[in-house]
Amino acid sequence: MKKIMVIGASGQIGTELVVALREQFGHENVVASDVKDTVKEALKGGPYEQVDVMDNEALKAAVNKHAITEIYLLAALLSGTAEKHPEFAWKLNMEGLFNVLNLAKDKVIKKVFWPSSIAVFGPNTPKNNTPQYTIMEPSTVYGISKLAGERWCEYYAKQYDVDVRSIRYPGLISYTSLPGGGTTDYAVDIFYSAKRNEKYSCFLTEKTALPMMYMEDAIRATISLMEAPRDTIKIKSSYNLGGISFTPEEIYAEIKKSKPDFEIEYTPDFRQKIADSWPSSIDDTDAQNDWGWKGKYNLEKLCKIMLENVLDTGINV
Ligand code: AKB
Repeated sequence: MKKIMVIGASGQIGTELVVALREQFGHENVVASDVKDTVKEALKGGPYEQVDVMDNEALKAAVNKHAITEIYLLAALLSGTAEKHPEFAWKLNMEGLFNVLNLAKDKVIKKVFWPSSIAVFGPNTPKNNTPQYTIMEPSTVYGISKLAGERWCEYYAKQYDVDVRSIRYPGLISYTSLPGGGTTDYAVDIFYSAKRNEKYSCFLTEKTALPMMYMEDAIRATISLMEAPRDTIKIKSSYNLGGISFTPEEIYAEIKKSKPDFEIEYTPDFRQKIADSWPSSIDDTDAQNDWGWKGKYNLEKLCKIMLENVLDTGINV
C-alpha cells in the first residue's frame, strides 16, 4: 500500500505536487508536511503534519504514525536566499536529505524523491544544450548543496540499495503558489506586474537566457520518474530536465502580445551573477530515453495560461 509524504508541502512545487498526488493516489494516502503550523487552503483536502525535516526524531515519528512508504523531500533554501544565509542553507539542504535517505537505508520507507537543480552547473560548464555529464563546479551555496546532495543520492543508491530518484529542475513557473528566493523567480513575478498593469523591474538583464518549465510539466515529470520501473532509472544522481529556454526580453515580448501597454525596466542585482553562472539551455536526452520524458508547454502556451490565471492580489491559494 502506497503512503506518500511530501515534505515542504507549502512551497511552490509542494502545493501542486500534493494536489496532483492526491488526485492520483487518493487524498488519505498523501500526507502534506511542512515546518509551517498553518495549513494552506489547497492542502486541506487530506492529512497534514507539521514537521521540521531537520528534527530527525519528529520526522521519524510522523513517518511511523502514517506508515509512510515514499517521501518527496522539497524543503530547501533556494539560490538567492541561500547566498544570504549560507550556513543555514547548507544545514537545511543537507541535513534534511540525510534524515530522509537514512529512513530509506534503514528500510523504514521504500522510495525517495529529491529535487536537484540547474544550479549544480557553474561558470565553466558548457552553456548551451548542457549535457548530463559535464564540468560542474557550481559557484553558489545552493548549487554546492545540490551537487553534494546528488553525490550522496548516488552513493546511497549504490552502497545501500536506496531507491532515490531526482531531477535537476529548471526555473519553475506557476500561478497557484509563489516561488521564494530563487534566481528564476522573475519569470513568475513578471506576470503579477503585467496583471496589475504595473511596470516590471526585472532583476536580470534582458539577454539572460535560462532554462524554465511550466509547473504542470514539472509535476508530470516528477510523478513519471517516481512511477517508472526501477530498472529504467539508470541515473542515480539526478536527471537533466530541459523545458524551454528564454530571456527576460523574450517573455516580455510574448506578454506584450496580450498586454500592449505593459512596460519593463532592467535593474540587475546580485542574482545576475548567479544567473550568469548557470546554463542557458539543457540537454535532457537521458530523461527522454530512460523514462519517456516529453514536455508539453512552450513559451506561448505558458504565457497564455499564466495571464489567464494569476490574480492581481498575489497568491492564488
Ligand atoms: C532558483 O532559482 O534558485 C531555483 C532553481 C533553478 O533551482 N528556481
